[in-house]
Amino acid sequence: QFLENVVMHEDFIKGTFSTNFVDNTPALYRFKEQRDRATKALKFLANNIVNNPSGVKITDDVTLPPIKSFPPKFGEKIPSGTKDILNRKGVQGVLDYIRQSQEVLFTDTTFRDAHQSLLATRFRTIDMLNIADAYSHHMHELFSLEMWGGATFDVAYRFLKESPWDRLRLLREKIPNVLFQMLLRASNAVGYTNYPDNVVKRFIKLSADNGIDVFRIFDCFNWIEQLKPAIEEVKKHNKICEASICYTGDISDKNRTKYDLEYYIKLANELAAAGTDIIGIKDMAGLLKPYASQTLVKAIKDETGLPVHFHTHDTSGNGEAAALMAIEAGADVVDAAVSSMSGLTSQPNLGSIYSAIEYTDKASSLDKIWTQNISDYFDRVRRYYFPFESGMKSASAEVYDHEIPGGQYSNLIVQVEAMGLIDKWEEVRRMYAEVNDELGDIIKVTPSSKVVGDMALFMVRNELEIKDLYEKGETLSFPDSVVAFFKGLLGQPYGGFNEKLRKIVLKNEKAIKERPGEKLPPYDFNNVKKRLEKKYDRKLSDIDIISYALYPQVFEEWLNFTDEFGDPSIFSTRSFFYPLKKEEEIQVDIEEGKTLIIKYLGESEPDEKAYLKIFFELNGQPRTVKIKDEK
Ligand code: 3PY
Ligand code: ZN
Repeated sequence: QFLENVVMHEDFIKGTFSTNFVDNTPALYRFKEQRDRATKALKFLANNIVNNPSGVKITDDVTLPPIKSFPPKFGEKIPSGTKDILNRKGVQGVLDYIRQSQEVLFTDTTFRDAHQSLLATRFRTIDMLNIADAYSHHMHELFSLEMWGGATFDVAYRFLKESPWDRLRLLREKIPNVLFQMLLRASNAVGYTNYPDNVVKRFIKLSADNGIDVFRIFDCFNWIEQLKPAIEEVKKHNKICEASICYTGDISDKNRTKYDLEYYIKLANELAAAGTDIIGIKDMAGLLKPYASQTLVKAIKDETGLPVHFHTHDTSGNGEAAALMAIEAGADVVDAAVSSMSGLTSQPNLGSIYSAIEYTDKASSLDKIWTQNISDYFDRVRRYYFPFESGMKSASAEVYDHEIPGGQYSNLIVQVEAMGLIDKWEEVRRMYAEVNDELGDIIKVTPSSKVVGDMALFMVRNELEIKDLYEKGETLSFPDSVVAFFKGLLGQPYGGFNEKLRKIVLKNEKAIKERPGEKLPPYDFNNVKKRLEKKYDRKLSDIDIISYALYPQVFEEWLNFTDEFGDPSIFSTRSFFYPLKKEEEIQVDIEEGKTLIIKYLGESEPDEKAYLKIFFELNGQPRTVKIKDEK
C-alpha cells in the first residue's frame, strides 16, 4: 500500500521529488486512514451482529432479490430538463414553461413522500443513487423530483446515520437536469418545533445553495403569518416558491362548515398576495375527494391565476381519481410516485395516471418504458425494507373518518408496535379522530398531526376516554407536544383552541398569542460553532451548525456514531440493516477503486465485561473486533 501511494503520487510521477519526499509527504501514509476506515466498517458490522440497533431481522422465509442497475450507455449525454430552464432563464422562465405546457407536468415523489408514507422514511441514499442515472437520462421531462424535506432530514441522521446534505449533493451530481423539490414546514423547517427566524432563514439559504430549487412551504394551521418569512427568504434566493394550502375536512359536505371552499379561496388569495410563484394544494391525508378536487383546483386557478401544483395521498383509493379531476380542472403539475412505490398511504401511481391521460390533449411526454423500468427497480429495492411496511394491504375509505396523514400513518404504526399496543391499532385510529374533534377539528399535518397522534397514544395507553380528560385531567401529565400546542408554540389554530381543555392541560402555565418565531431570541451561530468545534476538536461547516441548530441531540449522536463506526452509507441496505450471517461475504466500496471484501467467520463467548470478539476475514487477512453486548 505504501509503495502504491509513492508511485501514484503526483511528484513521483513528474519526477519533482527530493530526498525528503517521504518525510515531507504525509499523504503517502494515507493507508492509515484507510485502515481506520476498514476497522470502523468492521466495528459497524460487528455491532450489528451483537446489538442489532435497527432491531430488524431477515427470517428464513424472506428472499431478497438482486438489484438491477440501469447505467447510461457509454458517452450518452444527459438531456436538458427543467433545471436547465431555471439555470438559464430564472424563476420566470420556469413559470413561463409551466404556462406554455399543454401537457400536465409531474413531480415524482418516490425519493421523499412515497417512502416516508410507505416505509417510515427509512429509504437510504445508496438506493436512490443506484437509479439516479436513469432519472437524469430518461425522466428529464419531469417537472421536479421531490427528494428532501419532511421527515427525511431527521430520519437520515437519526436512523440511517447518514448526512441528508450528502444525499442532496450526490443526487445533484448525478441528476443535474431536473428541478429538486423539498417540503418545508415553514417556521418548523424540517423539525417539529418552531425555530427562531434566523434559523429558518439560514436553513433555506443553505438548502438553496446546496441544490434545492422548489420549496413547497406549508404551515400546519395554514397561518399566513407563519408562512411569510419563509416565502420571503425563498424568493430572496431566486428559487421557486410553492406556498401551500393544507387541505382538511370535506368541501363537498355542506354540514362541515369550518373548512369550506371560501376558506380555501381566501387562503389562496393570501398566498398569492404574499408572493408565491405557485400554489400548492397539499392534501396530506388524501381527504380531497375527486369532485371536490375538481371544484377546488378550478376555484383557485380562477381566483389567483397562478399555476397549481396538486398533491394527494391514495389512502382511500380515490387518490388517482382526485388527481385526474385536478388535471381536468387545469392543475399544472401533479405529484405521483412510480408504480411500485405508489398507492395506499403514498401518492397515486405515475404509470396509471400516464395511461389514463395517454391519448388526451394533456398527455405526458414522459417515457412510458422508463417509468416502468424505474418502477421495476424500486419493486426489488422495496423488499429490502420489508420490516418498515405498514402492513396495510388495501385502500380504505376509513381515512375520511380518522384523517391520519399518509406520512404519519406508517410511522404511527411503528410507534404503536414499539409500545406493544398493536392489538389496539384500530382503537388508536378511532381515538385519533376523537382527539381531533376535541381539539377543535384542527388541520393535521406535521407537527400538529404529531400532537393528535401523541394524544391518541396517550389516551389508549392509559385507557382513557374523552370524558376522563375533563373529570381527571388535573392529575394527568400530558405529552409534551400537547402542552406545546396549547401554549401556542405551534402557532394559532384556525378557529382557536378548546379553552376548557386548554386550562386543564396547561394548569398554571402561560400561553402565547404571537407568532412563536418572533418571540424566540435569534440563534447565536458563532457561539455555537466555537463551542462545538472546541468540544469535538475539529472544524465544523455551516451545514453542521444548522443541522445542530435544528436537531442538537440527534446531530451530536450522529457525529459520535460516525467517529466510532465511520460512514455507514457505504454499506448496501442488506448489510446496513441486517446482521451478517455466518460465512457471509460482502464487498464494500470505501471509495472509488477501493473495495473491502469482508467475510464474517464467527465470535467468541462474551468475557466478564460482556465484550465479545467477532472474527472476520478482511481482504483475505484475519481481523478481530471487540464489541460490547449492550443488550
Ligand atoms: C411532512 O411534513 O413530513 C409531511 O409529509 C407533511 O405532509
Ligand atoms: Zn404528502
